[in-house]
Amino acid sequence: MKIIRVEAIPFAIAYRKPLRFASGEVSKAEHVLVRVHTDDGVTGTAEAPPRPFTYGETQQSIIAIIREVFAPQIVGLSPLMREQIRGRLDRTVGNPTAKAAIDMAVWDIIGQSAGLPVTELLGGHGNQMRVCHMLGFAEAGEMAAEARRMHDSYGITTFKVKVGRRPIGLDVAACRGLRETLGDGAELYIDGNRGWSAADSARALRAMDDLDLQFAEELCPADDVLGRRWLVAHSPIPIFADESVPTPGDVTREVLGGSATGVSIKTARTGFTGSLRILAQCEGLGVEVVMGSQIDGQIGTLCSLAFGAAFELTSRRAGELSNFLDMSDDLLAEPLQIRDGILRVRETPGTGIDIDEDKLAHYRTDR
Ligand code: MUC
Ligand code: MG
Repeated sequence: MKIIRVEAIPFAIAYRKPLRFASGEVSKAEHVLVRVHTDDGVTGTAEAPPRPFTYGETQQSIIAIIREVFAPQIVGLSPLMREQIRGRLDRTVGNPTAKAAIDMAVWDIIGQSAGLPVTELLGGHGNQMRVCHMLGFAEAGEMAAEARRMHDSYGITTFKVKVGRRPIGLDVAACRGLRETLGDGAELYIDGNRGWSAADSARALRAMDDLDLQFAEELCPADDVLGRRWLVAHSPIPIFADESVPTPGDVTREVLGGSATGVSIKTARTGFTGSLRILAQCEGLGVEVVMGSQIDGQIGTLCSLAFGAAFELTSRRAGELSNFLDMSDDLLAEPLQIRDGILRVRETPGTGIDIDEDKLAHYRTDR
């Protein structure tokens, strides 16, 4: 079996309400659907979510790099040659979500050809994950109301709270309001998207000391090298790295340099092949992980779930698997359902992505 063609299709689906955070805002899912076709007639599918303020990728840059650089290098290879494919894509620095989408579409082909869910091929630990919901910037009462709605409608009990780049008092009030509304049983953590200095971070963590936060993610920029080390040394809770660890080399630098004590694994940026490496690295270093979200739609969420459910370490914590709830629609023929705070892996071969072609025709923006 050989790869014969790679398609990169732009589509746009509005969010019901924008998600705001320290490094930006998302009001429309302007993603790229990636389809890898083989001469056997099997097609693998994944999506790339451009995050210009995180990685510098745009919808147009993802399409261009796939069509002009990546596709010509992998056409003719067997989808089983994952290491060759990875090596050829990694000649180019950056472009993480474009590379990851190709990698995950290739794994989808392998799963479909083998007649097995990708979760089983990857690790087979389990078939479900607890779901964490991400709360964007809003006034404290609004954030608490959204969390309560997510709890009552979907049984979600874990929340990631966006903080940073706004007066610290607003973030402290939001977290306090969430703890009061949700009670002691809820799991809360914060994500600063590089919006604070190390000193701001320490001050905020002190002000939230009684809120039983599980950990704090990417509070200050990776270039604040010594500031981040100081923060890790002074923080009462683990400090997770997110956008500072897009590659295994970055994980080594952040963790061994003492700038982080946990790692967010995002299949949207490291695919399955790269995420396997990062997971093994974290296990070897004794570092905790969380399955993060690149503000994924349902396609990306299925991929993240397939990986997260496959291993004990990745399914220990709730995964960020609910951003799609904020979208007005999506491309899957059978929409994802979160029940009792849990998302289950599909038992179908591959990653279980079944595209509704009518919806794709409606939302694609290249025709
Ligand atoms: C997150 O965890 O930070 C927001 C920006 C980004 O790169 O990812 C999202 C969520
Ligand atoms: Mg983050």
